[in-house]
This record gives sequence, structure tokens and C-alpha cells, in this order.
Amino acid sequence: MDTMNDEYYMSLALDMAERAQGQTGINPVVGCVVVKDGAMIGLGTHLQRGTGHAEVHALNMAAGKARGSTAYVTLEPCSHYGKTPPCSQRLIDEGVTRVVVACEDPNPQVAGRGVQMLREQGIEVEVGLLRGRALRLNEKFIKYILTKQPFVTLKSASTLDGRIATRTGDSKWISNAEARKIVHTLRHRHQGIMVGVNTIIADNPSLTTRLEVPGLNPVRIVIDSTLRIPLEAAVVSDGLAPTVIVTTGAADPGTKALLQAAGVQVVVCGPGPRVDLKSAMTALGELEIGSILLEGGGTLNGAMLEAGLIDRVILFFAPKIVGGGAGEKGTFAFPGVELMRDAISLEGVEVEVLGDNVCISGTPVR
Ligand code: AOF
Ligand code: ZN
Repeated sequence: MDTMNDEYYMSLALDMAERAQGQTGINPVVGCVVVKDGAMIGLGTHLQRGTGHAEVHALNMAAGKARGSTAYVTLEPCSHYGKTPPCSQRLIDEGVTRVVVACEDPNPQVAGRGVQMLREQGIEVEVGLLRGRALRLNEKFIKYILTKQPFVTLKSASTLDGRIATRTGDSKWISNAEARKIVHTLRHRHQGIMVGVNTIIADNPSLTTRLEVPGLNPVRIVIDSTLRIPLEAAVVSDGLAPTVIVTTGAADPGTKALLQAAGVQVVVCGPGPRVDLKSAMTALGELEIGSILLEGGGTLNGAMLEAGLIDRVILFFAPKIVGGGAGEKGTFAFPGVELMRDAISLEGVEVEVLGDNVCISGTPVR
């Protein structure tokens, strides 16, 4: 049994925030627990952008009885008027006397001011309890609020010889059911899902989220330098989620107009011949897409990795070997490094065994 202490309540607040991943858009996920005289009197989670913050929900539940209480919050309470008024002021007004915070809010509009406001009113504030877990939980929010660029997670399922299809292009299925379920949870937890046009032409995927319970569909993003995408492609015609096609000035204006008439948003990034991926990330950030799940294929994966645009790599490996030409159908197609010391390596590696599949994830560094 857990021992009751500060960590006991903070981990509950983090658990609640964790369950809201994927539904707050560019906002963070935040949990709050209010404790008084040995009992919890309020629980709150920020559920959707534009609606109440975690502290507000928890204090509303406490219904005016929070005087003298301790509030556990997974992110520094805000100090600014955004879509909602400042939480720090609300904590002060309610007479909370101690606030335990897991991590600072890097939002330049907050960045320490929330904690400062509380301390100026004589409230005891402690920052840093379970900080590592809290930072990891909001890694997408943190990147986007500081850079206005989306956080990109690359997901790939490959054979043991690193291939994402056989030499004929067959790819159903490589990974096991357990791994494929995780992928759909990952889709729910990202605002966008990105593929290259070759993947659309080869597989005609719908790129939607399919779980045992309904999930959210990410915006479908297709990188297509010359607008080769067929108008009949599922992502153009099925209406299941918005679709953005990123192309170049080299694309045919007539095709662009047809795609726009079909309801697709077309964004031009660079003169061609290839999409300028760095400016694509900026353009997608401007559309308030704060997180992207990159599902390849190999050419786009390789180009994104080489350009340093990937924040997390999640690779599923299945115990299969399919062979093929050297480097053909590989997870990452790019010219490659000369020396092993120049390899792109992963930091903070985590390994998870899923039946007979293995998941290896980490942060790529050069
Ligand atoms: C908190 N508690 O539950 C959340 C916070 O547009 P708004 O009003 O929703 O403000 C969004 C910003 O507020 C967001 O960028 C982040 O800095 C903070 N989010 N703060 O005290 C919460 N969701
Ligand atoms: Zn707030």
C-alpha cells in the first residue's frame, strides 16, 4: 500500500492529467488535488483548451471550503489572463495556505510569475515534487510553447532486419496486435499524423484512430511535393478528419484547386523540387498543430531525421526477417553516415517487451 504523503497526492494529480493526454490541443495536461484536514476535498483536471483549468475544477468541487488547505498541482498555476482568469489568484482568493507544484510553467506569460504571486501573499510553495514525470508528461506542450514548432514523434514498425515492407510492398501486418493498439493510442495523443505521398499511393490508409473506445482523430498531413495524391485517396475523400497537404511551388495549380475544392487545405513550403521540411514544421505550428505523429515511410522518416526535426522515436520490432535489396524498404532512407561515431543515437532509451514484439524508444541526438 502507498504511504500517504505529498507524493501520494501528487501522483494522483499526475495520473489524472495523464488520462487527459491528447484532448487538450496545444494546452498542457494538468491535474490538481486539494487536501484539507486529512481528506481530499477537490479534484480537477484540465480537459479541453478554452475550458476550466485543473485548479478551478478542484476548487469548485471544494465549494468554498478550501481555506487552510494544501493544493497539489502538476504544473505551476498560471498568472495570466488567457482564455480563463489566473489560477494563482483563485488559489489566493480561496485561502489555500500551501501549494505543491511538480514543475514550472515554461509559458513566457507565466514562467515563475504564478509561484511568485502565491509567495507574495504568504502562501508556502514547494516546486519540484515528481518534476521528471511532470516534464515528460507535457513534453509536447513545452516544445510548442517555447518554439511554436510541433513536437514530432516518429513511430515505425519493422522487421528484425529493419524493413517496413517486403520487396513487393506488403506490410500487413508486421507488428502484433498489442503493438498496433499502442499506435492508435499514440494517434489519439497527437494533433497531427504525417505521412509521405508514397504511403498514400501504396496503402491508401485512412490514418484515423481506431480503439476499443472512441478516440480523437488527428489532422492528416501528407507531404507531397508535386501533388501526386489521387483525388480518390481516403484522406481526401472520406471526411473522417481534416487533411492538410504540404506541397511546393512546383505543384500544378489546377490539381491544387481540385484538392481545395475537395475540402483539403494545401500549404506551400518552398519552391521545390522537395518540400522544405523546416518551413513545413513552422507552417503547421502556425495552424496550431502542436504535436505530430510521423508514420513514414522511409524517405520522409530519413529526411525528417537528417533535418533534426524528430523529438522522439518509437520503434516496434517484430521477430521476422524479410530480406530484399540493400537498404530497400528500410525505416530510414537517407544517404547515411560514414563512421559509426557519426551515427544518430538515441538518448533516454526505454525498452518495452510486448509479447514477442519489442518497443525501443528515445530521443534522437547527433
Ligand atoms: C494552469 N492550470 O490546468 C492549465 C494551465 O488559454 P488558457 O487560458 O487555457 O491558458 C493556457 C495556458 O495556461 C497554457 O499555455 C499554460 O501556460 C497554462 N495552462 N495552467 O494553471 C491548468 N491548463
Ligand atoms: Zn490556470
